[in-house]
Amino acid sequence: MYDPKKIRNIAIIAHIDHGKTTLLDSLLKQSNIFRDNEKIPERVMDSYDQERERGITIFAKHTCVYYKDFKINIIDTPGHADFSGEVERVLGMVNSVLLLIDAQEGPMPQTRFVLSQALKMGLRPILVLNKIDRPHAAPDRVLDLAFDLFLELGANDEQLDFSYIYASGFNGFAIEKLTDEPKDLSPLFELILTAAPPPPGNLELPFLMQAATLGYDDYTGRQATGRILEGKIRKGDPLVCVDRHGKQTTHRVTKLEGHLGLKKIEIEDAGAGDIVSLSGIPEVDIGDSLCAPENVVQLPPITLAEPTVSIEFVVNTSPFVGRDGKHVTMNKLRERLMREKRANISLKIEEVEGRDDAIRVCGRGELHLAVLIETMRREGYEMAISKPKVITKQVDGATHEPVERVHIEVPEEFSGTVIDDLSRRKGEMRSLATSEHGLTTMSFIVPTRGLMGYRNDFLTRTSGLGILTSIFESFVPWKGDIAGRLRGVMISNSPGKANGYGLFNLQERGALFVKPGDEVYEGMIVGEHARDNDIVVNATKAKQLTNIRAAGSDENIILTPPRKFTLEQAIDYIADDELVEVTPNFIRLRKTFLNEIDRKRNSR
Ligand SMILES: Nc1nc2c(ncn2[C@@H]2O[C@H](COP(=O)(O)OP(=O)(O)O)[C@@H](O)[C@H]2O)c(=O)[nH]1
Ligand SMILES: [Mg+2]
Repeated sequence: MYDPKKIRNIAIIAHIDHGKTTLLDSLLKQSNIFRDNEKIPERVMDSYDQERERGITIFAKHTCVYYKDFKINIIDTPGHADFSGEVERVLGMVNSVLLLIDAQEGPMPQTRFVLSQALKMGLRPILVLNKIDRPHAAPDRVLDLAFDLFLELGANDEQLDFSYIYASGFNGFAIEKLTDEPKDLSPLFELILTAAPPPPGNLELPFLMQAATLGYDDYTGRQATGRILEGKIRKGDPLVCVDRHGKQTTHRVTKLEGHLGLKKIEIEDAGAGDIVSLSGIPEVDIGDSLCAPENVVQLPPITLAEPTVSIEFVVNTSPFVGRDGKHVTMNKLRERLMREKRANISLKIEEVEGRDDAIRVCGRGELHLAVLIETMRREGYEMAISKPKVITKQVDGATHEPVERVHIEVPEEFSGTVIDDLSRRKGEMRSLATSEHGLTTMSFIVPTRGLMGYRNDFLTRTSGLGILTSIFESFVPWKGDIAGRLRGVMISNSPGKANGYGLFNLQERGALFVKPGDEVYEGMIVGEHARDNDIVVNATKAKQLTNIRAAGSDENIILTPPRKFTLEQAIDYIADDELVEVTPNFIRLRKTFLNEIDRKRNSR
């Protein structure tokens, strides 16, 4: 058991890609967690398959290292705005944060969000000016910008007097002054010991802890992880769990675990200030209070910011249902989503009034929801997904909608296009500057629904050279109509296999989404129409065979390769009367009603 004075609990927070997980690689390596010849993948804490594939952190993750005779619990956090719920949740567990800012890019939208959360929680951030090895790094200019941001976000005097250090997480060094000789990260370890306060808590008081995250152990079932606020706990100890309604249940600790490097290790006991995982309470939920029987208290609930976007998960009714996935029924979908709801509290899951074939899932953004859909796909689920909708609210009887602060960086030649695009989407420009390197930086306030469907276009229209990041800003009065997708689609009028001849005739009318041999069904979207209206087409039409014309002659036909959609792109692309059919191996676009009969049978 560790003396709380010898514990430091910190979270690493920053805008996406500012180097949190890489810095953690180096902190772990320099804490002798790994054997000398051990091969460590880059960004080792990004352990989920989707994290590795997308190159981003999605879930907050714990680790623990020892430096001198101190125990340092470290939580890596996601930097993408859609996963900001994770940041909010873990900040309650730590006593300080390392705020990383890329010394070339400077503060970005998510820097503002995570810093404002940390300041609101009363934490005193330690600023790490990271990536000082980058060619155009300007650490002291960024230090000034950071100071201004602290001021703007209302830091109190103590918080404003923040400690800072220069670093290159990738190269594994930190220096107090830019003139210092770079060596390793010990200056950062030292700063964590001196600038991060030890956790409060008295070992002699009765045990008290709040469940901040949930995990699952195959043997002991659900686990609650959190910081011990008071007292001590030992395996086998009795405790009382108080849920958000005040209901009390009595349990016994069946397993106690801490972290060491990448591993979870079983421990006999732990005390105030430490972050542990505790098993033995099968129904524990995030926010529940875990107390010693002699001192039962109910801690304030863990509340997160409201979701801004909703999507409907609909039963897959396409003719191909059940060919690819093993879970296709509404009960399966509902049971799975309810399970998700327990561990992923930044998601809200609700029934859709008057419908028994759909469930509404509300989250922080399209990526937040896409990650869940992708996870379920990989678990063998099939479903249809509706177009994301913003969640509005009534304020003084007027509809208000969410708007986002958008940060744009593009080569100067594209700035005009982007300004047009965002103005058409009800965006208001707040700042514009062009650097001596010909890079234009702009910020806008744009309705969340104005950004829907735009991220794809933005990349195409800036030839992939633009950076667009956004973060929820506030709710404002409804801004009126925003034109949706400008083009209509080509809808298949029959089931069958698409073939070269049929597609060849169609490609003059717009971009194709299917290739010869792909199976299509009536009502499936097989392409984008070059005009603004939908057209019904025949992608399976075969050429009339005559005794002169042989079957194989199709191979002379040149077809442009079909446009392939990722899950996010498909969700971004569809219109209100369309759905994305999602199965483990296929993503298809379709009309909500496959034909007139379907419309009459199901119209709501
Ligand atoms: N030049 C430079 N690149 C870095 C440094 N730290 C991280 N990176 C790169 O920045 C990208 C994002 O890093 P990552 O750790 O995933 O950022 P996170 O999103 O904040 O966790 C990766 O390509 C890293 O290799 C650094 O100190 N210097
Ligand atoms: Mg990361």
